[in-house]
This record gives sequence, structure tokens and C-alpha cells, in this order.
Amino acid sequence: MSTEFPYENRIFDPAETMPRADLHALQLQRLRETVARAGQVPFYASLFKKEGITPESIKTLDDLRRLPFTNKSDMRDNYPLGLCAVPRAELARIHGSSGTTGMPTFVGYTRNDLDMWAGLCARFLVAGGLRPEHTVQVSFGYGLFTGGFGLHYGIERVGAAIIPAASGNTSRQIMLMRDLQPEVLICTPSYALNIAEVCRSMGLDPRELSLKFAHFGGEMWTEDMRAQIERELDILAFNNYGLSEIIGPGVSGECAARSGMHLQEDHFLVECLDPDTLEPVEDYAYGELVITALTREAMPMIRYRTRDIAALDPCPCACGRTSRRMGRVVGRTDDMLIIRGVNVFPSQIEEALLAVEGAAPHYLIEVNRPNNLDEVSVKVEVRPEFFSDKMSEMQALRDRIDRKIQAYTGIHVTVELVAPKTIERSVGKAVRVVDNRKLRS
Ligand code: DLL
Repeated sequence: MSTEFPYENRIFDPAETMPRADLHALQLQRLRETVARAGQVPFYASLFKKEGITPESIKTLDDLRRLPFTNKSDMRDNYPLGLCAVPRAELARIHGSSGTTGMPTFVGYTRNDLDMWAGLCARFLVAGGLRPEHTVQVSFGYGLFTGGFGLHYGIERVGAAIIPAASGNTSRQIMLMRDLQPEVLICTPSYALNIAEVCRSMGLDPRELSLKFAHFGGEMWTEDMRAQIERELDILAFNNYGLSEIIGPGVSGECAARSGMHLQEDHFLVECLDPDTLEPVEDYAYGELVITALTREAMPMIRYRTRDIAALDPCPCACGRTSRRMGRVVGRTDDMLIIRGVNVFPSQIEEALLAVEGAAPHYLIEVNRPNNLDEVSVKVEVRPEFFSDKMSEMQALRDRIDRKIQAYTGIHVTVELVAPKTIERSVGKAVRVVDNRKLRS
């Protein structure tokens, strides 16, 4: 366990430490129930019929592999709530995801789903230090996005106090922090950096705020980004992962060891597959996460292809939780840039940038295809203290960034340095990539 963590390890729900054999038995029982529930949805019913799948035909967890995959387009084809397995009257809430392209997708929850979800969020919040005596500022959007309400009810379940600040109006966020003294911040990692920056521009030291730790999720971030946020805000930063199609936040989260996010495997069956062959990859190898929601009443999700690339770690954790852990999401299959045959994830570019002194963690990757050849340009903000009107200094910095990106990714990109605070800041999920090839096709 990390010695720097200021709280003792605490387990919110005994299910988190269930022996693996008991967990597997529970998963099998829940998988059968899920197949039965999903069978009431016409979309699944016709797929199951074709393959001869019935709840009774699920004899072992390996039978999961006989089940069909689902993906975002199935949700769109069954718009708005065609994948729901309960009558409309039983829905208690509807969330949605706008996505970056196309129609939104909606996700329905029953009362029991909401209750279970609050419990899952409470688990990872407690694993990452939340206690009933704390005050938490939630700076996620409260709305269709699952981040705000999802975490809100998780915090309530723990018994801590909530400042439901929602996202945006950053100077007001800082005023709330100064006056109400929360120990905990919840938002996207990019918004935390934005808060630190606005704080400094107001003449305040973000390290002097009352914050002690934070739970970040909802977007890709790197270990270097964590170090930077921790330095700038003088906090410990925890990672948590989830997606609206499966439930929202609460699929996994870090404990005090902060070395991988504990998957809540009594509620989700998580596979890590080669996205091309759809065969399982080895432990610790990167693959696409494919998730089956085992306890969702309103929307049982079967083998949902998340497009998120991560690796799974089966090694037992010192904290006592028995679940496997997932590493950071390093990219999405639909974010992966194939540049003249080389696969590049935006996270590799972020890692390279943050390894160069003088580069700020604010950047925008742009991909174009002039003359049918992919070209990548990266706009990078220079840190204020490194920004100079001396051409030679800026040229040298640009060369250092260029070489580092080449070393990390194997491709050459065009680096454009821009003045501090010129790249748009996010209040939610940061936009890091503009792929003009997709916009035109
Ligand atoms: O972002 C749910 C969430 C809210 C998770 C708040 C954690 C905290 P969606 O809007 O549907 O749901 O977006 C889901 O965001 O497939 C990942 O690509 C990405 N994502 C979420 N958490 C992380 C994370 C919410 N910790 C999509 N690291 C997912 C990297 C993340 N990517």
C-alpha cells in the first residue's frame, strides 16, 4: 500500500473481498439471469434464437463466449430505448451520452438499478479515501451525462456532504472551495488543471485550497498528467472508469495502492479481447474491454464493445479486494490514429509532451490527409515561464518536442507552439483530437 495515503484501507461492501470461487459462482448465476432478462428484448431474442441461447444453455462462465457482441450502433438502431427489458412505467431515470458523432444514445435505469449504482460508486469512493465526515465538491455536469448524478448518489451513500457545484463557471467553483473548504474534488482530470490555472490567475495558490484528494474519470489521462495535477493542487488523484452504456461511473476505481482500477466483477463480466480477432488477449496485454452488465434490470447489456483499450491485471491486491484490476485506458479503437501504417494513440503523444520541460499539458492533435497521405500536427501550449519571443529558444523547444514524440510514437508530426492559454479549456471532457479525415468522409 502507498505510504503517502493518509487514510487506513476501508472496505465499503464485503462483496469486494469475496473469494474468487464464490465470485465465479455468483457471476454464473447472474449471467443466466441476465440472459433471461435480455431474452425479453426483441433485439436480443432474435439473436439468441439464431444461436440457440437460453438461460439453461449457460453452463459455465466460458459460455459467455457464445453470446453475441453489442455495440454503439445497436443502441442507435434501437433508438431511443429499444434495448430496455422493462416496461416504460418501471423506469426511474434516463441518462444519455451525446457521443462525438451522430445521435445521442439513451440508457434507462430502474429504482433497483439506481440503488445498485449508488453502491458501486460508494465502493470506489471509499476505496479511494472518502469518509462520512468529508465534504465533496462535484464539478461534473449534472444532466444527461452520468458523471454528476452517478457520483452524487454514491457520495450520499457514503454519508459525506456534497457541494453540487456542477461544471463550468470556474471562478465560482474556486470561491465555493475557498468558502466551504471541501477536502475532495470530483471532475474530469482536464478540468482539475483548468481549475488550478484559473485559481492562479485570480492571484490564489491552488495548493493552498482545502482539497486533500480527488477522484477523476470520464476521459483519458496519463500518469504524467496525474503527477502534474497532484503537484499543482497538492492532492492525491484517484482514477475511476465507467461508461454510460454499461451504467456510468462505477465500473472500476482505484484503491489506496493506486495501481490499477478494481473492476466491480460481481456486477460486470469484463473481457479483454484483441479488437481484430475478438479472441482474449493474455493477462497484462492491451486489448479492447468488452463488458457484460450482470445486474442491470432496465438495460441488460451483453458483451458491449467499449472500444476502450486497456490491460487487465489478475494479481491479488494488497488492499484485500479480490477483483482483477484494469490499467489506465490508453486509447480507444476509434481514437487510434493509423498514420502511414503506424498505430498511434493520443495518450502516447500526451506522454511525450509532458516529458518535455516547457510544454504545457494543453494540446490539440489535428489529422489531415492531403494527397491521400496522413499528416499529424500537434498544437502545444508553451508554459508561461518558458514562453519567449526569441525565435531560437522556441525553435529549440519545438525540436525537443518533435524528437520526443518521434521517440514515443515512431512517427513524425508537425509541432506548432502556441502562446499560453490559447488552447480552449474544457469544463468536462477535453477535446484532444480533431480528425479532419473523418469529418470529410
Ligand atoms: O464518462 C462515465 C464516467 C463519468 C466515468 C465520470 C467516470 C467518471 P460516457 O460519457 O459514456 O461515460 O463516456 C465513457 O469515457 O468509454 C472511456 O472512453 C472514457 N472514460 C471514462 N472514464 C475514463 C477513465 C462516462 N478513467 C467513455 N480513463 C469511456 C480513461 C475514461 N477514459
